[in-house]
Amino acid sequence: MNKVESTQRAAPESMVPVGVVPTTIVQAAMSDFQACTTHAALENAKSRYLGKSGLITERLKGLSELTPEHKKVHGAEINRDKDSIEAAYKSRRGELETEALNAKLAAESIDVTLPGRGRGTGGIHPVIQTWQRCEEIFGSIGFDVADGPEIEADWYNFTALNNPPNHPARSMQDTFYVDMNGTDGLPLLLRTHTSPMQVRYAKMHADDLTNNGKPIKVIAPGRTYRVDSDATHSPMFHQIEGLWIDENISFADLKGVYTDFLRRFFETDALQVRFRPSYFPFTEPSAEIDMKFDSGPLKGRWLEISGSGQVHPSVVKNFGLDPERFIGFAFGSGLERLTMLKHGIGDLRLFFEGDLRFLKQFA
Ligand code: 2U9
Repeated sequence: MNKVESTQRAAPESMVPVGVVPTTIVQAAMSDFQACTTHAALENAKSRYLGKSGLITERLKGLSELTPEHKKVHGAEINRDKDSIEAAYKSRRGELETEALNAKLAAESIDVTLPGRGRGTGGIHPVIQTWQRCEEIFGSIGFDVADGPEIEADWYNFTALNNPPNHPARSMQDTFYVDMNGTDGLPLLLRTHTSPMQVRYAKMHADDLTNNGKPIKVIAPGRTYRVDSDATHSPMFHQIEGLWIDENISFADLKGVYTDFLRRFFETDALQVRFRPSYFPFTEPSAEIDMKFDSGPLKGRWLEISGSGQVHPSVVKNFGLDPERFIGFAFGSGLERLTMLKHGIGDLRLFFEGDLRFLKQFA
């Protein structure tokens, strides 16, 4: 027995799968490769046969000690074994690659029968739904809709509306001021109500009323701002205000319009409405408007819903109109309050938190 043959038979037992008796080095390598389940294990197994100190390499080195005739015979035999082992290695490597690919495909498989996620359709915020409904109702009673700046001049927000210079509403504690002056030299501010828009609208349409008798009938819905933040107040909130100026109108017209609006908004003709004396600088006389449901969770309780009044003669004068000839009625309400009472919402903050569980109920 020569050196090569002894090496050939010396395949370590650890390389041979249990129960397989290798008869040749090629069979040993094949079983060894077959037992490998990872690329790393296969590369290790390969190097045990074909690596620098592998069994085949050792056998090739041993050829140098043989006679030329033996060298020829055994050299050819070793090269055949080497080719077979390389082929077995490549075959197993291919198998492992296929297995890895199949496992990857299985892990990434897409269940095409699952329902699609679709695109979120979104929805109109409940307060904006109220805003839109108010525009519909007042529009049907002949009111125009006015929209304008949220950053206002002092005159439009306060002076024109009869707010005295020392009124607490003008203080920094109540109003957000902008770090910039208007053309009157006074700081601009975030409007505290939508009334300034009505002043703008009335000034713009005053001549049409005086000369052509076209009444001013307008609502101004929109965002308003006050330095206020707690469970029932938000620094930004929405208001809707209405203004109606004409000759020979009376408080009865205001009562009729507003009662009609409330009954249509709350979708019940059984709604009772009452006007309670109050005070606002821009109206005289002034009244709070209360309402009472005759069914539902709020049944039987008088609820304050809006403010109103006859526009103060000084304010009518500020529009450029003759207060002796024209009379005006105004009302104002919070859109959040209208929305809360309509849907039975108890906490104002829900409107501003962006919680989809809440908002989706109105989509
Ligand atoms: C002009 C003249 C008068 C609008 C009016 C109220 C009474 C009123 C509040 C209700 C709740 C505001 O959102 S709230 O805090 N509003 O009580 N608003 S009379 O009077 C006007 C408007 C414009 C030119």
